[in-house]
Amino acid sequence: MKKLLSLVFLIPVYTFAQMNHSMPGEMDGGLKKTTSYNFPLKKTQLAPGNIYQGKKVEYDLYVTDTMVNFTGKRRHAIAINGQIPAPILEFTEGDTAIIRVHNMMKMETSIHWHGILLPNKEDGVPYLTTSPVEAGKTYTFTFPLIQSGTYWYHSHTMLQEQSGLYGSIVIHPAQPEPQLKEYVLLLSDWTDENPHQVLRYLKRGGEWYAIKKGALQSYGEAIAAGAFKDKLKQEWQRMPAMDVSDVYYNKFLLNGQETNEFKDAKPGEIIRLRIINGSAATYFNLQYGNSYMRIIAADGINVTPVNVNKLEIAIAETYDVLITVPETGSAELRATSWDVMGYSSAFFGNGPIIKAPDIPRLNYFKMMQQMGSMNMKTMDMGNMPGMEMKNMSMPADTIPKKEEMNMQNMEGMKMDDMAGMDMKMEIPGEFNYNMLRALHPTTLDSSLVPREIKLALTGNMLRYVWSFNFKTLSTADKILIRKGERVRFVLTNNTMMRHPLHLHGHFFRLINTQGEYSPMKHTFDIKPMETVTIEFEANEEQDWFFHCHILYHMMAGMARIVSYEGSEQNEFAKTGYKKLKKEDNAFYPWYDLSVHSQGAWLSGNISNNKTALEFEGRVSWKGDYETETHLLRYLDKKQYLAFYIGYDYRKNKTLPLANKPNSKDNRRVFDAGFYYLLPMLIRSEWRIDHTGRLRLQLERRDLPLSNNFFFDFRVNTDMEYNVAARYMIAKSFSISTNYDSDYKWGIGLTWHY
Ligand SMILES: [Cu+2]
Repeated sequence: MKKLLSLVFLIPVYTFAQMNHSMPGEMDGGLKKTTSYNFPLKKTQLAPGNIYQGKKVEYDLYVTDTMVNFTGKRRHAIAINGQIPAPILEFTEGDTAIIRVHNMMKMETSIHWHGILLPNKEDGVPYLTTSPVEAGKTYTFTFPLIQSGTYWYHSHTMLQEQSGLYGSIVIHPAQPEPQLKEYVLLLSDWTDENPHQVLRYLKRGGEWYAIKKGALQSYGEAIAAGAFKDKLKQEWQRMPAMDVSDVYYNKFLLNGQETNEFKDAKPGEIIRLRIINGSAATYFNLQYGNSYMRIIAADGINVTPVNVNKLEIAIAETYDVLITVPETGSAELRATSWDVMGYSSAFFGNGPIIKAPDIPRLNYFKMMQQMGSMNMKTMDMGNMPGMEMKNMSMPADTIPKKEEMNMQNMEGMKMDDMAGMDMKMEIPGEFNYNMLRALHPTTLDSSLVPREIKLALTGNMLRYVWSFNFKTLSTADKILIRKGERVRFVLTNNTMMRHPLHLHGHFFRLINTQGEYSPMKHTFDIKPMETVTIEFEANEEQDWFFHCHILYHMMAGMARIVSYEGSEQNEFAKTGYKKLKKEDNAFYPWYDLSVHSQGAWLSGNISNNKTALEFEGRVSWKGDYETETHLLRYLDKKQYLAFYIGYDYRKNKTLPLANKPNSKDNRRVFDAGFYYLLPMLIRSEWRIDHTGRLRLQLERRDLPLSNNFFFDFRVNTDMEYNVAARYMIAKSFSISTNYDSDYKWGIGLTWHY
């Protein structure tokens, strides 16, 4: 057994050492010395007018509408060269890429080269750096490849990425690496819904996704789980039910499929996986059935190898790992979505399967209780699962701590030393960022001028508005930096969700416990309550995007433009990025229509980030009707308080005061007032109409009693009240009942749009 163990541990170590033997300069010694730094950062190569050297590598990408069937239902998607994911683009460091993007669709598109260092105008963010690729047109991207590693590309136009516009990029190093068989694994998420409808549904705060996931955290379930107090506390703090993710996905895909078989992987062979998370909104946990995974690169850049048995990959990150194919049979590499609602698998080898472990379903009430034990005062939205508290803070430049006791300390050893080492080896654990150690010190030149920028990640879960420092992209100023500065972003996550943040055009140091060996990345995850510092040398020109890579968060405002002061401006900068900045402030409509035995109720809403037009209409089958229309504007950053003006039209026939003008049953009045959201998510409404009548109303909607059973109530100082209950049976529809003080009892159906 001991022998076997040592073998398992030895093989990858040996192979990786061997792999690096052909690196320039070294034949033996540690990996540190032998592995080439695959990150030259010679920005001069990007100087305008420079003639790109190396081989020209050309690709033609045809972007087309297509129909797919991932779930048994035919759905619209977008493909490149007829495939989802888009083709793998392969280059060698030093090549010049010439990529013609042919837009065969009727709408515009764009392609961003994620993690690639390139001239600003080739970055592919429409209306920021690059013109969109208009319908029917071709755009040619030309840029030199000054780095190697695993990267990817995707549309940066609206929600097209969710529809299939993503593909992998592999750049081989100029100094050839020994041949290990390698596989590119591109992860993604798929919904049968139109992505715009997904975003609209998130904006309206619909419950269906949580119901499907069992993540609603209703009062009934809370009582059953002994978490009633925690649920009360949560609602007292005006927090909605929390979840790790917003969207319910139908499928999770690996290279466009749920299951992939790689039968050409040989027994016992060490293979390299280039893993990319190209999801719109899903983190994945990776586990492998046969052995641990040995991380050799993160975000395209080689790191000190480290072994893990569970690798979480945030959206838009890439990791290169080595795994061992089993001696007999095949082994599963499983990518489980962060909400544990599904997974996709790759099988390596032939024959009986060694399965990857199952990840247990999330216990939302346990998460809620953990959250409740945290200090809520410091937070704006409360905190999410603190399931990984150990990694909560990453103070700048701290001394390496316990996580460092990993394979990286072995690297200088000779093979002979390894024989007796096996039992001292730690059992590989779950990945965390402190395990990432650069191959060389990454500290920045201390002569650079320091600049520190503090950003809080903020949001309003109830209205699905995401922001930095409570400002969405549409209302925020650019983040100004200057060339030659040592820029530090200090980010604090004050939301209850995790966010994968991506900076275009730069690699930054993700400051972790590895100190001067902090890794270089282009994307990093930040957990609730966590503060993370990144720093980079400002060595670019013009303007670059910085945003959350959860597609729906980006579209809801969590983005900034990082701008080099004094740098030449492009055509979009000259008009203030008008088009780009409009995106997060779009209007979204929704309504609920109840048709019951005694009457009908319509509640409609059209709103953007700060403004809403709300309509309420009720009609009884006896011919009574009442409407209220409000135009409101949110006033505070948390959006608890709104001012409104409105019009009230009531013309009842059968009610007691139906013939008395300016009564609660018969009136035409203009009114004005405030909404204020009280603890327990009760909406209070304080109003005065033009005749001087005052009214206070309290309302709570969608109080969850069980996983799909909801309760509403409303009461006001005119002694009117309404109580309602509904049982949700589909995303767009519920069986419902209500009792209204005027229109009495009824039962029927409610449609949700
Ligand atoms: Cu986000």
